Amino acid sequence: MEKKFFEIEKTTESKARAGVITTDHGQVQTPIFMPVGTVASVKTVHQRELKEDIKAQIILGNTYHLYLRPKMDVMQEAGGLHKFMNWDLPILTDSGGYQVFSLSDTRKITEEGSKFKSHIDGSYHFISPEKSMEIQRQIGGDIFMAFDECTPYPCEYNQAKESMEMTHRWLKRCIKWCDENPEIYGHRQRLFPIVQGSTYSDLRKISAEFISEQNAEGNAIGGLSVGEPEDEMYRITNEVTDILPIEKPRYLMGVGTPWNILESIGLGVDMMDCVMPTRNARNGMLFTWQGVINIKNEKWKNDFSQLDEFGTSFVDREYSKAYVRHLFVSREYLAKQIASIHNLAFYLDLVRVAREHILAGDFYQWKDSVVPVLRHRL
Ligand code: PRF
Repeated sequence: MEKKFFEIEKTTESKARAGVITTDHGQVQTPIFMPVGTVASVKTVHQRELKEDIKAQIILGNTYHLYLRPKMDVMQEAGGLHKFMNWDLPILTDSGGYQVFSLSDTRKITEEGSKFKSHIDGSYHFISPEKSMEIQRQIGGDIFMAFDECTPYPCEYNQAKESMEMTHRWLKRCIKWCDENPEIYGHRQRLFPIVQGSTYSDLRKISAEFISEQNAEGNAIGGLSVGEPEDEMYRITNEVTDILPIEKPRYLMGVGTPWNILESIGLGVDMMDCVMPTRNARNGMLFTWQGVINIKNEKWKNDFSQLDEFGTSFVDREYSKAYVRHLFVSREYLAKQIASIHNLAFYLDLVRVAREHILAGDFYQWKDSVVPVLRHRL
């Protein structure tokens, strides 16, 4: 018998749960953090390191970026993103809606779709829900996202409502297009719809109910981590996970810090992604079990202790803080590479340990003891 897409192994006394997602490119143990590989590359990190040292189980690709470069003719000739970048584990692609919102120079969003100016060469493009689906078929991710509009924070109630309603209409168009246009590479692709509604509880409820009714194989929460206070993000996440079906995986988009990750898992989230571990690594910010380190700081100048004595990756044991600080001060490429490997390995360790505590039945106790330490600045 075919294995179910999502199998829950254990639920806690509250909302956190451990599960397994099964795709045609292998399994993902949830809760999981997904490194971001925007342009068919997780910045500064080899696929081999991602797999063997960081132990990434699934990575992200982006419609917006890959559509602009290398473009879909190359993607299709390569046989899809897995083959193009030589990554044979699961891939999830984002739909482009959020990237148009956050990256393009100018954009005009109408009922039909979104017209935008490329951040690469200034050329004009148009992505509709149907076009986003077509591009994501050509990329061939195991999971792909509905085309949505992410509202900014703060956002007026009426604007949030209209935007959410349009996202719902766009979702219907995405589903219709996918029903009429099957996969092209011989492996299954699962479409996840996205809940929107800004920070308004009544809108989030309407959206979560509408999204749940579509009976997709997994569901996502968008429109958060866009500048709202942390407690607002947790409040909305909690309200939405109360409504989204228990038996389907829940993906919280673009979150977050290590403590955001643990709190979200505590609210019933199964999947997360964020550029933070890689982007902040390139600026010298390291996340560890003992707190946050700015490795560029003068205080590490003569500290020859291991980069991270509790870290799981080879860079943590093989290099000292003083050495990595030196690389940053000297603006060496290797600095960014070491820091990125460290941070991603830490994020994957974080969710792995969280999973163990869910299975052991003491997740909330453990989370509450570790969150203050994770936030601490060393
Ligand atoms: N929508 C999509 N991608 C996203 C978001 C969203 O709302 C977010 C919100 N933080 C991150 N990535 N499609």
